[in-house]
Amino acid sequence: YKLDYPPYGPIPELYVSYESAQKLKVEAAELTSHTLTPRQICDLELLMNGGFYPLKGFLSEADYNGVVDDMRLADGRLWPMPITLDVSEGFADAIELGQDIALRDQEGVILATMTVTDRWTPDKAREAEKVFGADDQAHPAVNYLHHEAGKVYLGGPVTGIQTPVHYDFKARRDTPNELRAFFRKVGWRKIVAFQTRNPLHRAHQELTFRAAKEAEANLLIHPVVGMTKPGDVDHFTRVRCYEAVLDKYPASTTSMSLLNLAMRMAGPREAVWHGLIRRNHGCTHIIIGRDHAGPGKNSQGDDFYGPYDAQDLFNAHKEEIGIEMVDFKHMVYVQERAQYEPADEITDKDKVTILNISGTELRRRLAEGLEIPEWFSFPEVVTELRKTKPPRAKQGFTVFFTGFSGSGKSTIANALMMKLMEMGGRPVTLLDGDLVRKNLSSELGFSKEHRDLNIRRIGYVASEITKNGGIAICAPIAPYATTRRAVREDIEAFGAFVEVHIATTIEECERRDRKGLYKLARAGKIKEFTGISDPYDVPQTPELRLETEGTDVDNCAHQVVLKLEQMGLISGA
Ligand code: PPS
Repeated sequence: YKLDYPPYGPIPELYVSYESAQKLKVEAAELTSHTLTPRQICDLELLMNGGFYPLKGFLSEADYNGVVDDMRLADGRLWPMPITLDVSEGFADAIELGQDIALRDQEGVILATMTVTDRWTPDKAREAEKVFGADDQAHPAVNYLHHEAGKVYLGGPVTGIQTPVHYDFKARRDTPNELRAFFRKVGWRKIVAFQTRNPLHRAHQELTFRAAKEAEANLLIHPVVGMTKPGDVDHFTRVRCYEAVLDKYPASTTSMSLLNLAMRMAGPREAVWHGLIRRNHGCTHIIIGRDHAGPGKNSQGDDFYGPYDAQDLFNAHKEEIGIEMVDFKHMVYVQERAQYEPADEITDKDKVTILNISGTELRRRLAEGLEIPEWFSFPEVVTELRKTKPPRAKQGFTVFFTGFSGSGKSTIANALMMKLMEMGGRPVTLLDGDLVRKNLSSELGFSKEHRDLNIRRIGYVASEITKNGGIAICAPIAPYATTRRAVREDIEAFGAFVEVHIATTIEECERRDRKGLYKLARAGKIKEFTGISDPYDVPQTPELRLETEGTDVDNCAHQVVLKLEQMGLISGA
């Protein structure tokens, strides 16, 4: 099949006709099912709609080996990225070669069937070395390969039944054929694609517009909304930002479409892949910049790829990719002339002031609520970013007290809650040990397994509160360090986690024995009692350690408030 040069003519899809799909769907209900992971759903969508043309399904073993070794399918065609269906050993063992399986989304909807022609256990270290350049888990895709992907790969042709369902930004998503049809309809013959996973600021708007102008082409902003680098700005926020930027281009020169790609951050190979995907979407040019799709630093603190490796590899395969590369001009702001200019075209560098704000500096300013100047970004973009990333003093957070029974956790937690409510601004929820045991964990006892379950439930509720901008105060015993660490990780995805160790000694708790439990524990009437007949891992590096003996409750709670102020979580009283 010789592909018509973009954007003319349709690209082959893997979908069957509507009638056949209805029939196939009923038959497929009987088949062994594989529930696709979020990444596999992204891959399947682009396989089915022609975005990954010439692939006809998940790679066979021969294709996989060719792709890993020298970026070629078994028939010699260029393809840089292994698109594999990874499954568990148990699932793979139960499959016979030649068998059809149903591919379902996470809700159980059958999206496609696949005839399993190949099954093999890949050498993941080799795949990492060859495809990503190093078997180093600091690389997000290598980390995924070793820790998330199943042990066995299945390969075979895919028959598409229906597209994966999206409820967000439906009107902004286009298949390759929809984009091709659009370009034909509006008469665009040359189209420069801009691949992005970040919000666009003024420099991006300038460079993309210039790139299109220089190529005498129209511009397609083609952001990835499938999976990007962990820690990126979420796609909901980004799309709102892109929509604002879209208004800044002269009318009818520029369009935007969302691409449900799962990126691998594979630098040079990723650039070639992005080129093929854009060709399939009917584009004639793609902007490739310095460190395109770079994964950040490796475990030695060095870059994975050279800054121009992506451009070099792209250039070496330009003919086969079938679209042209447009160099990404590094744009800087020249204060005296109040405009952006390509850095390499400024001849009077020593006479002018060049301004720049790095990504790190931008994140710092957002976190601290500091000014982001108009020369750097558009006010609408900054407003959107601030909504998603409010300054720390407006974000949610969790205060997690831990200590022995009777150490004073509940009393101090209550006092803290009153002080925070007096200040106002954010809703406060107290998840006290006893309260949780009554409402959330009433069926649980005090074995390690049950205590862990109890703490994970508290952590889950606290993370939801934190995510939604509230303050969660937790006050369980939480005796196990590993469980506390797991809860910290859950919460830190959304806001700060402030661990407070109430360091009252077991002797003092037993002396106070406010509930009479220590007496019962000593008498053996309560089993597995923390500190008496059950372990307690003392926190090694809590954000705060409180000695309660000789300090009153009010002062203890005040020390927590001071800590929160110091961490920037509440603005100065
Ligand atoms: S844990 O380990 O974090 O799940 O414990 P937690 O949910 O905080 O519950 C502790 C409260 O339950 C009472 N209690 C016991 N504590 C420790 N060990 C045993 N075996 C036990 N049996 C009952 C005790 O009153 C704890 O309340 P606090 O508020 O900590 O004094």
